[in-house]
Amino acid sequence: MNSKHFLALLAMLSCTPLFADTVKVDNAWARATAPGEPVAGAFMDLVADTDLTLVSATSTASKSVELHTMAMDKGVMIMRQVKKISLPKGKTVNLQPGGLHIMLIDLNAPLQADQKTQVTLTVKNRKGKTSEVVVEVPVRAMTEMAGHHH
Ligand SMILES: [Cu+2]
Repeated sequence: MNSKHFLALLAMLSCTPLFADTVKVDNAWARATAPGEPVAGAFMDLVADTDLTLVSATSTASKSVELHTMAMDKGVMIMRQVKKISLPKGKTVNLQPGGLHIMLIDLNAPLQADQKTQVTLTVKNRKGKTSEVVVEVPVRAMTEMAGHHH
């Protein structure tokens, strides 16, 4: 390889991002469940380093995972599934009780306080490239039970 080719190769490599699109995750937690309860909410604060969209998630704790939002409808809190959650660059997106959240569905076992579970987020960048973000999620008991309507 002559030096001209080598420089061309270097230029090509430097156009490729060296790091995957990343999301900083803070305050992750999931709600402890009683035996027999099939679902649990998981919550966290997300800050993306570039414009990303959260498109799906999986968990070691449950058979499936959905993205949900909560809203008041005629005085009742209802949950609705959403296809995606936008994560604009540098902006904190709060997944929290009463708002956007991650729903673990068909739990393999009840989530017990002080355990940890794992949620893997799939995010897509503006070019449509997906990457995965693995999040350690501590389980916490919730003193006040929020109504859960599915
Ligand atoms: Cu939900």
